[in-house]
Amino acid sequence: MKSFHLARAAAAALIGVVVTGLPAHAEIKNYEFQLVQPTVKAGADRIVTVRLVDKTTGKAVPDAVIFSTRLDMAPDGMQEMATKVTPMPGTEPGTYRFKATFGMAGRWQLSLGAKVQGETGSVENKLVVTAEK
Ligand SMILES: [Cu+2]
Repeated sequence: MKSFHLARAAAAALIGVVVTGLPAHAEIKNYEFQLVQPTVKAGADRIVTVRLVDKTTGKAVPDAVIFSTRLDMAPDGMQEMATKVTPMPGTEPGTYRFKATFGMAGRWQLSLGAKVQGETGSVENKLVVTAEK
């Protein structure tokens, strides 16, 4: 019955390969941008810092390529009130900074699209930043 046992072992090994062959890395939906600080002071040249987090590990994810940004007042019903967003160098790995002018106090929506190294698809998040007077 040795061959039977060998066959079973081979089958088990195959199943093992199939199971561990599933992507071990996080899926794109497990990544999320989070605001480091939810408020800014209304005015020119404010800095907004976000962190890209792998929700399965809680770790910050460096070297993402941010391909789209938009900042507008959609949360306060003014989606046509958009402001320019300028990417700035991050201060630590996994954080991403943007400079923008918040011309009015209220809620602003920061829409981000990004590619993560080694992952297919893209991270699309909308974050609400409150500009205070
Ligand atoms: Cu406005």
